[in-house]
Amino acid sequence: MKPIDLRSDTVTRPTPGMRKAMAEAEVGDDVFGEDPSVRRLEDRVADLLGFEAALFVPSGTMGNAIAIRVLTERGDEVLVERRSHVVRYELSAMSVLSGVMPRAVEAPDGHLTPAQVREAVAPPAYYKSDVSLVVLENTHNLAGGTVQDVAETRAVIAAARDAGFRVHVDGARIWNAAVALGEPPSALVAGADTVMTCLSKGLGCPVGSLVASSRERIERARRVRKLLGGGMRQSGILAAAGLWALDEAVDRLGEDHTRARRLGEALGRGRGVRATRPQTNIVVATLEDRPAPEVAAALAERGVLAIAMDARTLRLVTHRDVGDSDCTRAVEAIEATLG
Ligand code: TLP
Repeated sequence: MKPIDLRSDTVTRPTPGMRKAMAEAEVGDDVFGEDPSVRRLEDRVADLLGFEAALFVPSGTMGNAIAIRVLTERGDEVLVERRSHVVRYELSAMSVLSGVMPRAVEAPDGHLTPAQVREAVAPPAYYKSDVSLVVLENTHNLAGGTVQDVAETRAVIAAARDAGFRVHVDGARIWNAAVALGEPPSALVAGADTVMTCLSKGLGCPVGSLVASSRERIERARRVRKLLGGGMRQSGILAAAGLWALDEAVDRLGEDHTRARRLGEALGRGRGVRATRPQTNIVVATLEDRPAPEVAAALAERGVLAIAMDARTLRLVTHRDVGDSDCTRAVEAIEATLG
């Protein structure tokens, strides 16, 4: 039987409808600014996020790197949550590519608070490094797909503004947050300087992320994208998948959230397991008795693929290619493996 792949929502394959949209895409050379499908996608995402402009980039990692590069000067510090993707999974890109250092603090659900932002403010002195940027992550991946709601987001962005800090939102899964809250995505990023969002996670596209910001910053971002080798040519083929997904794939994200809750409950019943109560499509389980790689291997033997994020942490992610019956099979495998 085909394994049930819960390693990530990045594993989805394009649906027939998406492939048709890609095959029929009108394209041009986007480095010359001549791809109409890319233009349409960028305008659409800018509009959905409430910004003047957006830029199509190959990956979320590159989108975050471009935003951080545009918003900082070498030697700055960046206030981030300790487990955020930019800290844990981007090969120190902010230091390598922008010459800035993370100032990582812990927030229980992954979401920085206004108080943590205010604590980063210090009296000016020429001999110390200063925070110039705050990076938020919504939903927060490693904290278990946790959502920062509109009021909390507004408060933390307002605190950053008062402190004179810029704000970037890693909104790889902002669509999941928006659906979970029943809010438009623009409400979750209002007041930020830049937002990165992904098409290749829950929306199920094969490739692609966008950075949204002011027109002026997006023109600078375009140069940084080229510098990093991210200028693409007939990328309208990929943009067409994104346009299709924004019409067809956002509303269904709620189904993934319901299935993640079922998995979270099953994990939570396991011996020596502390599982998050999923607000969106990610379940993170802390294993007290057994190493996570061993449990991942035992689940794989029962046809369920999960990821060991570190020695004690197991992650399961629901997505379009996991239906109710797959979820039932996964629950049975979890029960058989964890007792
Ligand atoms: N996350 C991947 C892995 O890298 C962990 C996943 O499977 O979840 N921001 C956030 C919050 C992300 O979760 C990811 C991908 C990215 C940025 C980077 O996106 P890509 O993979 O397109 O570079």
